[in-house]
Formats: sequence, structure tokens, C-alpha cells
Amino acid sequence: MRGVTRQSLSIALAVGVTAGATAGCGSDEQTHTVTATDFAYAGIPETMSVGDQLELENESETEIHELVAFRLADDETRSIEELVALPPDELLGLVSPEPAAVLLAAPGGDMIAAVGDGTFAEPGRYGVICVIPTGADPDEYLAAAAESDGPPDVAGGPPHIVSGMFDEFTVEN
Ligand SMILES: [Cu+2]
Repeated sequence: MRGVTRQSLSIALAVGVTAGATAGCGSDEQTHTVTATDFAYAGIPETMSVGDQLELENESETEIHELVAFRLADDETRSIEELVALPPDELLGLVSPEPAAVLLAAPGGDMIAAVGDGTFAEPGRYGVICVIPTGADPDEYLAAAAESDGPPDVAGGPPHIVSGMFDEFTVEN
């Protein structure tokens, strides 16, 4: 079941790899540094302004982490806790057709922007998830990612969301 979750999400995320976010044109954009640990995010603001940007730093010594951000429908009222507990196909449907951003960082490595650049141009509520397999080798993961159109299917345990690696934020005008 958990393996199915990871595979389904990988398929979903593969669709969005060529998408690019466009930076806003306002003058007050801020960059918010998000710190990833095993297994949580720190520094994701509850509310950001259109044009604000997230950047990812990884403080784990062993795990590669990612920040997959996807805009939720305007009529979506469920919390991110409820959404990540949904059956895999339903969570897949929320991330499709493409996430707004996919940022990756290996332990001690620089951020890699795989989808977008971490800038959010559209107001709304966003979910954030990390679906990297627990225990995946960072070098193997990045090498495989460079060869594929989306997150690779590498060996590992359940995706990090199972350990609580998810969050949400709102973007306002
Ligand atoms: Cu993670």
C-alpha cells in the first residue's frame, strides 16, 4: 500500500517537471528559508504575499528532502492532515496535473529547483508534502532524477509524509 502511494505520486509529479513559475512584479517580494529535518519543515510562513519565494535548506545528515507545493481548490476545506491521510489516488488527484513547485535538497547540498523556482504567483491555499522514500540514498536519488522526467523510483521505505513531513500555507494578494 505504501509502495503504491509512492509510485502514484511519482507518476503525478513527473507530469509537472517542465512547468516554470513566474516571479511576481511587485516590489516587496520576500524570500523565506525553509529548513527540512527528519521529518518536518520549519520556516514555512502561514501566510505569504504573491511573488514571495520559498527556498529549501536541508539539515538532515542522511535524508534527501523535497518541498512539493500544490495549490488547493478554492472550495477545499480539509486540513493538510486530512488530505495526506486520503487514499493515494485521491491525494494524487490534488497534486495533479502539476505542482506549483518542487524543490529538492540533499544533506549538505544546494537547493535544486525541479519544478518552478519556489515563487508563488497565484493566491490561494497550498499543501506541502515530501514523498521521498525513507532511507533512499541521496546520491542515487539525484542521479536517477537527472535521468528521468520526474521523481525516480528508488529503493526506500514509505514516503516522508507518513512520518509527518507535510505542511500548508496561504498566498494572498
Ligand atoms: Cu523529506
